[in-house]
Amino acid sequence: MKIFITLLSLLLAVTTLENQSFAAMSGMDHNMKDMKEMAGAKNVTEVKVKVKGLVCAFCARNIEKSFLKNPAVEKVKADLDTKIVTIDVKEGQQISDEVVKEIITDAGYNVVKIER
Ligand SMILES: [Cu+2]
Repeated sequence: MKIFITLLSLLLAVTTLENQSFAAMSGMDHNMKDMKEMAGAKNVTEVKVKVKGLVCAFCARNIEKSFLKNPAVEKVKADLDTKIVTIDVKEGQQISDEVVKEIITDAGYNVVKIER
């Protein structure tokens, strides 16, 4: 049991660290995306989902992991400040509102709004 708790707190620490560096990089990430769009490189579909219950770094990571299990998902980013999960769907692939809702609900959260 003690080992389990140690492992869990270690996991939480790693998750928090990952999320912080992720947040620091998001500005740069955004610029790179703009550059790609200007170059007309890749046509990825972006889905934005407002999520109820997304309150900490663990939630964000949990939701991101859930989406990455879907083969149509290229990239996913859960923003703690806005509570918005942005999903980049692979070129030529789709992810329906129903599937988005299912992923969020199965992870233990609720969809407020889906924007495409
Ligand atoms: Cu949380």
